[in-house]
Amino acid sequence: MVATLSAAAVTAARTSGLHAEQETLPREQLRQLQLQRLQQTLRNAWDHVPWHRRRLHAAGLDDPRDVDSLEALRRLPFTVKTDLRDNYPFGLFTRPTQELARLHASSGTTGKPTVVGYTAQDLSTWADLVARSFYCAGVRPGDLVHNAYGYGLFTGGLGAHDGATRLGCPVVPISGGGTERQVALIMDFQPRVLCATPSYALALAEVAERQGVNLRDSALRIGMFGAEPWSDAMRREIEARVGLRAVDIYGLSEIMGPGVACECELRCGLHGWEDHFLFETIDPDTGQAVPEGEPGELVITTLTKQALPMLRYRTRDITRLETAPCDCGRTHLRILRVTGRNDDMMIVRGVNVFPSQIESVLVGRPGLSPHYQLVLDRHGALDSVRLEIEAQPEVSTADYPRLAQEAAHHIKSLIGISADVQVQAPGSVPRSQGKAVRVRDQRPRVA
Ligand code: DLL
Repeated sequence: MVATLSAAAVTAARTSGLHAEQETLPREQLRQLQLQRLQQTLRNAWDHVPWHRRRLHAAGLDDPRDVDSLEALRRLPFTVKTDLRDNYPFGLFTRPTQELARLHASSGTTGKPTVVGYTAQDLSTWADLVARSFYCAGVRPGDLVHNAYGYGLFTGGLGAHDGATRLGCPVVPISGGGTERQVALIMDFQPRVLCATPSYALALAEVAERQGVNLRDSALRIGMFGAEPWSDAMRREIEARVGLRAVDIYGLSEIMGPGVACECELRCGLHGWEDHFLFETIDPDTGQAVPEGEPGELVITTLTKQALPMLRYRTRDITRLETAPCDCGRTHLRILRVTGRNDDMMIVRGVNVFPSQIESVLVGRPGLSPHYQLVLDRHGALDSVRLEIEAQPEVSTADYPRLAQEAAHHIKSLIGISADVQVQAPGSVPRSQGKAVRVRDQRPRVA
């Protein structure tokens, strides 16, 4: 657990959730609601998407009603990102585009983008869930929101915008980039809430410091940070430099966008909104369920999405689920911090490593800055990893080799891999305007 709140604050959180009734439903009732909504979702997919019907049929279903318990969900096939690409652009939509209200897309690193669609009702549900997430994190109607998530096809900008508006918060729709101007506007407008990727929040702090501005003197009190993996060490760093409470918000475009899950004021896991989604964790190699509390790949089924229902979508995100009640009074399960994506997992001489593990070992260490990249390379048959990390501005270059040696020692003893660490001058690692690029893979491509 990251922080404890006063008894009064906990009582307030317990009694005044934005959707208090839905957020505190006894788990048995929640499960009944999930089953009913799962059946509607299956009917929607079966009736309107031939691809889903074919696959459900192949899995032995003669009718969506055959799924008569939540356990029966496990009979259904998984959906993966390439299924969306293979049905590009609209093959998995239940409606013609004339009946939709908006499209978003994520670029991805290879090939076609992944396109997602929303009905007006879907957009309204999404705004509700982001509003619920913001409220759960401590944002209140009337709070001015500086929204530095990118506007456009990325779901971060408009998703956070609509949710903040739904909660009754005025929004500064600044989007990403133009960091100097963002700092000036934060000091002039005095927003209480900052929405950004954690790496961009740090970039803002850094530019502010260079301009002689201390963001701790601003009105910022709550940061709604997500869209990329980040460590608790990074959280402490941002909180110290920006002077706010950093809250973790999770989501993905295939499922909706931001607001699938969010930390409450107690920050001991992200409440996954179970009246709208079904969460499972599986062993990524076998596809079998892992026991609660054990790490596994997060799999999500949507329960209320109209335009693009998703059945057992494999997120590639590695996390753990906890259904034990939270002290805030919400009954919805908690998704523990997403430590990384399967895709970002590096296997260095047989050891599985996520960039966030390296981040948590190094960020906050004296002399080192939180700006880093990992470079994967191959020498002969062996993969190697190089860590490029910046020194703090006040550190003399004469100290770089010693810092590098110490960092390599910590990585070896705490994570078990040998990394070639290069401590570099401030400003040498590219800054993000959105999602940070943590890994540069320079290994030769296998044809
Ligand atoms: O990143 C949606 C979002 C916007 C979430 C703003 C939160 C805030 P995509 O671009 O589709 O959607 O990327 C989704 O980003 O599968 C995770 O790997 C990663 N991710 C998102 N939130 C978190 C988080 C948006 N809080 C992918 N912690 C997901 C760790 C996160 N990873």
